[in-house]
Amino acid sequence: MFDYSEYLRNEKLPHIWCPGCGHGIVLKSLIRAVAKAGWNKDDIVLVSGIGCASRLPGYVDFNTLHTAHGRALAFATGIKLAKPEMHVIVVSGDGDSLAIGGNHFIHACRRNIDMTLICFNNRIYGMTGGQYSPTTPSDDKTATSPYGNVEPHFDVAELAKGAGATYVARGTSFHVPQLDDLIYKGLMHKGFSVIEAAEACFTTHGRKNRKKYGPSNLDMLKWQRDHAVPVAKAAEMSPEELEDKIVTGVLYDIEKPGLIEQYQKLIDSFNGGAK
Ligand SMILES: Cc1ncc(C[n+]2csc(CCOP(=O)(O)OP(=O)(O)O)c2C)c(N)n1
Ligand code: SF4
Repeated sequence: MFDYSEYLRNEKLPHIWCPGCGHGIVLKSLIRAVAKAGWNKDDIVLVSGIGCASRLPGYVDFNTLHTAHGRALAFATGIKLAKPEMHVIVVSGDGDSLAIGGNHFIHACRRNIDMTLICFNNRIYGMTGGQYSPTTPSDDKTATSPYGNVEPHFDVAELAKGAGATYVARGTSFHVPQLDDLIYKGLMHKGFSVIEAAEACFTTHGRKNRKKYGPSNLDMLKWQRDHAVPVAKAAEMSPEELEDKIVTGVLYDIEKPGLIEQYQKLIDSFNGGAK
């Protein structure tokens, strides 16, 4: 059996997450992916902003930083530029990475810096009581949309791809072996990788939308099971059929020089004498 204790700060447990929160499932996926990568814990930097998802680095025995809301990618960029030999991973909620941190998100994608972002997309601001986020589906009831959300939502993967990320994948907290694999591939990818982990917060989101997702957090997991569509199957479906579906798998994967390589080239040109 897999020994998680080697990767955890066991003295920090129990964690703060509600029973049934998807964040713990994704945490274990990340640990298994790191173990598969065979990386030394001291060579990993795990960075977060603020939110329930962002509490994660406190529990993991890597080099960890819990920064300001929305700013994890900015801190991570500085770390990677200063210490390119480190494996830099960012964990961030949908609110953290796409609302207050949206600007950092698109520029991290554009720069194609060699690091990995896992976006914990529970489609809500969990920590602050369930305000709608940029990924909350239209019509869902939230603390700030009691009659239903009238805003359209971001497609995290399309946004990442459009902004310049070179590996983009989406998994769910129901399809755990697939999520392990998607995170592992993201860690191995050279360039900026974005893995959207579709998951759920029953405490602030599900319980206001029982008609849609069912009466319990277990039903929210079953909702993911029933609405996930592998990318190959999605290619044969119409936009209408895909309306409320979660397309899963590796959605985009290309090679392109990133910011670290460009900087290195510039430094080398000076070291070589002529520019
Ligand atoms: C500058 C700043 N603005 C707002 C907040 C309040 N705040 C803390 S967590 C949070 C939302 C977190 O939502 P998300 O990132 O989706 O993570 P989750 O809690 O759902 O895991 C907000 C708005 C803050 N801490 N700092
Ligand atoms: S409030 Fe939601 S996101 Fe936060 S720990 Fe509870 S279930 Fe998870």
